[in-house]
Amino acid sequence: MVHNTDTSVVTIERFIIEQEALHPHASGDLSGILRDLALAAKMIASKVRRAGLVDILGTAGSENVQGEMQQKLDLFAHETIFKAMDHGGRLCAMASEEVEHLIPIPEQFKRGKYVLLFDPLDGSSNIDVNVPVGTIFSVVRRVTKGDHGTIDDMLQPGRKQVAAGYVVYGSSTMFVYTTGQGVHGFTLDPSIGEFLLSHPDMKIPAHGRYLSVNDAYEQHWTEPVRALMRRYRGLDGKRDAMNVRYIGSLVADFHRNLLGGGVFAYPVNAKSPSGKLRLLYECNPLALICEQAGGAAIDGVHRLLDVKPTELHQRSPLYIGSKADVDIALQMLAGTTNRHT
Ligand code: P6P
Repeated sequence: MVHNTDTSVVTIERFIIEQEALHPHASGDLSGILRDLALAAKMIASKVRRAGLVDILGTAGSENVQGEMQQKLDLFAHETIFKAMDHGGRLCAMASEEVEHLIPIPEQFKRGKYVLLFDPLDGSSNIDVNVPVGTIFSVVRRVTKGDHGTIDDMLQPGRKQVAAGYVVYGSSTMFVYTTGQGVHGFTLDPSIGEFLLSHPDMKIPAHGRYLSVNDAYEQHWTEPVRALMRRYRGLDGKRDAMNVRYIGSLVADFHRNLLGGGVFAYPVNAKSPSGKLRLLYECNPLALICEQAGGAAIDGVHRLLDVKPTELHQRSPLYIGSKADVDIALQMLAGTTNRHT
């Protein structure tokens, strides 16, 4: 019988501490942020996993359970992250997809040198049909002085991120993040409530197997985008055809492509003339992860991490995944009017 020779069990807490030790001058603040985010992820996972039980639990007549379980899950996820992060003294401000304006750190808590931007539960409309959903987060260092953080601390290009990651609530719950030293994936073992290192140093295959795009918008794409999709599908004979896989949940689509290779594309269209996905807390964190894993991410014209944001919730077109495939997009789209005319 062959015994598993690799018996090392590495929790995310231990991994974060070991990574911090690589930076002798580290204050430990970023480590603390990541640990608190992992805790929030476990709490959200616990609730998301039971989302389908609202009716059953509700018939128990328990107002609290029914009330609690019927609270919109994305608002629950937002509150969970806010309460996990507001008192650690490491942040000077937060921003959430669920809140229009910058979220200050409550007066009673110490402010810190980082800013957290997050999408608490992306794709939450998929929960009702039991499709994987995700949490996405981005951490930048403040650039302003003074007590509270400001919008200027948030409107930084994605290359300034000091950490970025996502949680995918799928067949298992995974926490995937980077601090600029590669991409590492942790799988939640619900029997012990620990995220365990399952995917060290993740790398995206150079050539993709999967194309993730919603071609219901094909009539609204520009001609160069349509030509690009024909290329990805092997219809112009210049590339082998990619398998189309589109879940309609960004984190799930991105995660599959990160592991199997592929490109996720959300071009501009009539409904979303600037693209649909949010630059600061959806596109940028995934772009940093993708580049750290050897992939690429563009908005159709520019490297995404170089785009200078102007608004907190601004949207962006997104082409992200295997570098060879994203490079094709850049060749075929750059110089074209990538904005919907
Ligand atoms: P469409 C989910 O609503 C979401 O924000 C992303 O998770 C997903 O990739 C995208 O929208 C799907 O958009 O227009 O294809 O339904």
